Amino acid sequence: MDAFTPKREDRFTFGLWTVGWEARDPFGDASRPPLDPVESVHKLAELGAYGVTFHDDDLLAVEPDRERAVENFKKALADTGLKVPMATTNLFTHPVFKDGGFTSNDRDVRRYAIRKVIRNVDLAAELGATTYVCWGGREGAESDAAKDVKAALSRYKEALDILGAYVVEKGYDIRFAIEPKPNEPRGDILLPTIGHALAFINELEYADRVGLNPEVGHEQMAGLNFVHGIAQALWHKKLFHIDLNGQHGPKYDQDLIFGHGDVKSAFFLVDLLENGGYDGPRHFDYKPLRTEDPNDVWVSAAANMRTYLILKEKSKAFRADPEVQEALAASRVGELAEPTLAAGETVADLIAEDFDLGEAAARGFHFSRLNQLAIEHLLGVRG
Ligand code: GLT
Ligand code: MN
Ligand code: MN
Repeated sequence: MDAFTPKREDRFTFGLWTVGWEARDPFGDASRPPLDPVESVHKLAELGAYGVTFHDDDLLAVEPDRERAVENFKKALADTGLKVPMATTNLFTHPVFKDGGFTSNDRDVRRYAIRKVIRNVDLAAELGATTYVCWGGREGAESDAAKDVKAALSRYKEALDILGAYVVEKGYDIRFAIEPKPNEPRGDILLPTIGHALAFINELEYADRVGLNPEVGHEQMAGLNFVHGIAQALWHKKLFHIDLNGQHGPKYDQDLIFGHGDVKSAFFLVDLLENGGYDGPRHFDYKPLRTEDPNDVWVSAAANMRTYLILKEKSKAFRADPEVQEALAASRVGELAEPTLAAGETVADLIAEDFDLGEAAARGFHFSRLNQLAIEHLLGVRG
């Protein structure tokens, strides 16, 4: 036990599919045996997690009978006190979804996909989940000839409108969270980034009930700045949930342990989540490396939470450091919160203003010093 030992109130959650990943990849067979969700619940509770999340199919890992699998899962939750804040649907593994779920060219498949979601939404509501994630990994194409993208977006909207109406009619306290991803498994996935998804949500019937579940690695695969994306999602009040993990830039989806990719970005992300108004669970969507044995899985699960707590501590020390405060002021970071026009000022006042262009252009912002202070906190030589 030390300062970085997770506690329930830290609200760390894990997908059953993360620790339960058997490490099958496009080139190799599973390197670990299936994991009983009951064991995952018990182990995660022991490690200090707050909750678990699941796809409908994750519950069937070792017990093919759905009713019995659900009963076992409920008993494990009751025995450990673990919560289920979020659930989701597997619309990607079965070959029926090879051209997508909500946006398959095949209308019968689209109808089946919506039914499959509804069945698990009922279970999610029963287990107390308030967020329902929609990751459309198979919603996309490899060829521009194969998909009428405008029609696909209409069908995507139709599915979310149907689901919105369903939860309203049932009186469920559930909101939907779209998870963007640029590619993999499809060559190009619809709603590839946070920005695309935000614009799409505006067109939905139940737009208030739909937000985002952005994943660190998914934005970074597209070379985008995840911290900026999260800040914008917060600005739109659309950060309903988050998938934390690690990624080394634009390549295949690595799903590394949180902080094991771009650690500087992870530091600023934790700083933003802790101070920027996000109050949802800190959800890890990572994959234990294929090289790891069943015991290493739990070592890796613990590493996600420990890294988060270390970065949280570093963010506090960074903000409390008088030299950082001085550097922030020198860089005029706070000045950006000041409206550009003062109260009562008119555009005429703005136009009439005297301005020394040369003097303003010559002012430095001193960002290098500020960034170096962040790096030194991160490297543990300050605070
Ligand atoms: C899948 C995907 C994740 C999504 C999950 C939710 S499933 O493992 O890679 O990013 O969050 O469907
Ligand atoms: Mn994810
Ligand atoms: Mn991923």
